[in-house]
Amino acid sequence: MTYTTTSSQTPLLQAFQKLDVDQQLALFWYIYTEMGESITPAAPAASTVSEPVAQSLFEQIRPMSREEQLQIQRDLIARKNSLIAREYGAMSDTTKLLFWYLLAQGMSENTIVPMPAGYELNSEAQNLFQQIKKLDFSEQITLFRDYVAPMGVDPSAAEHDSETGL
Ligand code: 45D
Repeated sequence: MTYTTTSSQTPLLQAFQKLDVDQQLALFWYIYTEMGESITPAAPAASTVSEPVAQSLFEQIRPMSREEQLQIQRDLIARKNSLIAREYGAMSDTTKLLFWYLLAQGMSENTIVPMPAGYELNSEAQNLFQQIKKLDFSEQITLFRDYVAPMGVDPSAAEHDSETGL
């Protein structure tokens, strides 16, 4: 899988990925609430985004219990092997971003497990949030694409996993 990161954002990306998984989810949620309105689901013509592909993975997660919905999101970030993780890993990077966007919308609509009331970012995550807010929109998109790209499991690179049999 190839994706480009501009050097100015690499430290930010790495700091994001080093937060514990729940803090990553919480930070990503706050980012969504901050930028939600500026995201236009209309895809640029040259984009590799596939709405039906993102939608189809989302539709597998929507009917699950709240615990399962949360676990899947945690496992994607932790790159744990599963069928969902492999389907995720087979999507284009922009489709992955759209998939997360659908999850966040689902949280707003209460079809996906919402953030617990009063859940707080730790100081490191707060600090990253402030830095991310200062980036311009296109830098943010690049950062988030690079953030969601390596999640899940790339099915074309994964070796047989004796733990899961996948
Ligand atoms: O109980 O080119 C915690 C497209 C604590 C179009 C929790 C685009 C414990 C094409 C873990 C916190 C639109 C795709 C619970 C471009 C606890 C195109 C739960 C742009 C319940 C560029 C936390 C797309 C949870 C963009 C569940 C910019 C947190 C998309 C979940 C941006 C957080 C998408 C989620 C963003 C965050 C999505 C789902 C920023 C999603 C963020």
